Amino acid sequence: MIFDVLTLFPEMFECVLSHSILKRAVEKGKLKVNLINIRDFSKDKHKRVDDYPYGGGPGMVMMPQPLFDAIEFVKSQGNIPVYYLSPKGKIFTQEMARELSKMKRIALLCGHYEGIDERVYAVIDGEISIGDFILTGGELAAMVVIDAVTRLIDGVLSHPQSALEESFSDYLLEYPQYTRPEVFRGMRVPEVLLSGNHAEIARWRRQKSLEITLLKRPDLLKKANLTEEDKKFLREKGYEI
Ligand code: 4G0
Repeated sequence: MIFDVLTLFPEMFECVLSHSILKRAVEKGKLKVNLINIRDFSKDKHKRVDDYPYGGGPGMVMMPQPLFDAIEFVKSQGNIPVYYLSPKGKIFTQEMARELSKMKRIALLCGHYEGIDERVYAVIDGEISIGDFILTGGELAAMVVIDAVTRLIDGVLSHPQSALEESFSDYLLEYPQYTRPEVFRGMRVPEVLLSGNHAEIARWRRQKSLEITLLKRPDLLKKANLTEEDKKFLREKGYEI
């Protein structure tokens, strides 16, 4: 997967790409991130990329010329969709991450200041928001997208969840996990996890997932893949189906 990132701050990406799983994905050739500095496309004698908003008001707006030229530079390399990271975008979900992970190459446009000149939307293919909050720039949002998408690319994770397991656990929160020691500060690991009874462990985990989702995110249960046994369990916990 290739990401072309259009940004005023390419150095911000270095740390994220040089650690842990993203670092390995780059080394394995599963991930390539082309960092494109929007300022390099400025034709202004002072290399300016922002200007005052027509009509007045606070803040600055990113000028259309450097953005058009940077986007045209990316698009000259192929039929590459450009997604703009913005609070106005469609909320990014695991489902979107899965769709994007099937694509060969996409470009991410990171905005700053009070956003971009409206006319740049003419060359943008989609708008993504990572949630209902404002960041100082789109870079952190772009990194979130790159991270979530990259871990879904074949061969990136050393212990991937199977597609079947994934669909089964979709829209359910994770069950609790434990590692050594068996007793830590007087707190024991649940006995069932030490039993070696795999069917019993699977059932306990499923019920914990259901219980935690019901408690913390009951809205998710509407979309979850529930068996009759799951529904029975949830009804006993007071959930109306
Ligand atoms: C566009 C994305 C981009 C407009 C980017 C700010 C949050 C997200 C930016 C603005 C971002 C998100 C109008 C302040 C850059 N903040 N939720 N900041 N305005 O995905």
